[in-house]
Formats: sequence, C-alpha cells, structure tokens
Amino acid sequence: MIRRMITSSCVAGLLLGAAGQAMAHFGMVIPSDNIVTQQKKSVELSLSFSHPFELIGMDLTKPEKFYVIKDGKKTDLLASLKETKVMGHKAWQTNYRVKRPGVYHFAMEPKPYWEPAEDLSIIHYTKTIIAAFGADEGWDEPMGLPTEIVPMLRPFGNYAGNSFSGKVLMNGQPVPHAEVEVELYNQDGSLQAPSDYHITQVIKADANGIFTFTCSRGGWWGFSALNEANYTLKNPQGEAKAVELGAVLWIYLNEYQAK
Ligand SMILES: [Cu+2]
Repeated sequence: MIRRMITSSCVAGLLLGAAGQAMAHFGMVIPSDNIVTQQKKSVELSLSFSHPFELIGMDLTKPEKFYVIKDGKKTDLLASLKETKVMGHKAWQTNYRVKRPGVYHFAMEPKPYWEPAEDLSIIHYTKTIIAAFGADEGWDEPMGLPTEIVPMLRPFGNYAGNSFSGKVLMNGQPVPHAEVEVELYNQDGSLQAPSDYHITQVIKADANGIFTFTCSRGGWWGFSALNEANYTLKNPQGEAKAVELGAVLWIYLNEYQAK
C-alpha cells in the first residue's frame, strides 16, 4: 500500500515539525452547491489538487479531462475551465448552468503528477455529484472511470452525523479491502487536528470493496481510495515508474437547521 509521507516534495519545507506522519493530497472538485434549485441555477465548480484539512495547496496543471454525465450522456467541459487560485496555488474553475432536472456527475481526470519523494506518478480521478430540481435518480451509477468510488448513500440531502457508504471500483470491479483515506475540507480554516494522525482518517473496505464512514460534522468530505496501477509511466528522466491511481469522491453534509 502506498502511503504519502510528509516528506513529499509537494509540501517540502512547509511542515517540518511533522516529519514521518502520513498526510494526503486529494484531487478536489468542489461545487458551490450540491443541490440546485430554481432560485439558483448555476453552480461554480472549483478544481484543485490540495491538502483539504490543512489548506495547503499544490499547483494543478490543466486537467486531461473534465466533464459531466447526466442520464448516461457525457458533456465535455474542459474548454470552459478558467485558471484560478485555490489555497494560493494554480487551480481551475468553471460555471455550469443547470437547465434540466437530473443528477449530474462531474469528473476530473488530471494529468499524471510526478512526485519525486514517492518515486511515482499520481493520478486522482476525482468526482462529485449534484442534484437539480428535485430529481434523485441515477446517483448510484458508476461513471466508468478507471477507478472510482460509487456512493451507496445518496450523496446529497444528507446531514452531519450520517454514515457514508461507498464501493471502490477499479476497471469496474470491486477492490477487496481497499484502503480509503478520508478528509474533511476545513474550508474556513477553523479546525485544527489534535495530532497528525487526525488530518487524514483511514478506513478499509470489506471483501466486496464496500466501506462505511460516519461523517461527524457538516461540510465537504473527501474519500480517496488509492491503488497501484497495473502499468507504469515514465518520470521526467525517462525511467518507468509506478503509478498511484486515486478514486476520489466529494460529498456534502448539511447541519440541521433550526426553524
Ligand atoms: Cu501533497
């Protein structure tokens, strides 16, 4: 199993005090809302490669692909991406106007990221799902990514404290005992971790690739199942090196609201 260590060049020099602790970068696709209503029909999506709990950014080169799937129909959105900054680093954003009811699956397929500290390339296939105008069919469909987490809890209309269940797939097949990293997007920076272990929580899937994790508070939660690819890619020196494939899913949980 591949572990990301604090020695990663992506954060070199930033967190010297925490040497040796695992910490994780996540592909991030974060919409301004995961429920679209008549009152607000457009969604701003932000794409980055970041450390969501610690709010440490990394540069994300323009993704290889970015698209949305609704009712099995794919729409390419790559050309709509505009460069922006997330956590002070290069990131991408777009505005998506939702016209029809439905469940919309967004996916980012990044270019491979060469990580010298881990001696491998990283590709995080990252997705999120939004619902529009009351529709709620199709949220449990896979997108057909090389690796992905398929939700078993409807991924919208949830409350803090709900348990999220998902199935880890690689090439469409369940990944038994997959390791899944979990991070809360500490969006307003108000939270701190009691120890470095708390930054990224870790859970293992069962023999069917299914895991369940209780999300204790509201906000965006990222789930990232990491597996080694059965192929290699060349590093900048031209040597064949291992590839870490990430299946990343972001879901949002609301707090209960008082009347
Ligand atoms: Cu990193």
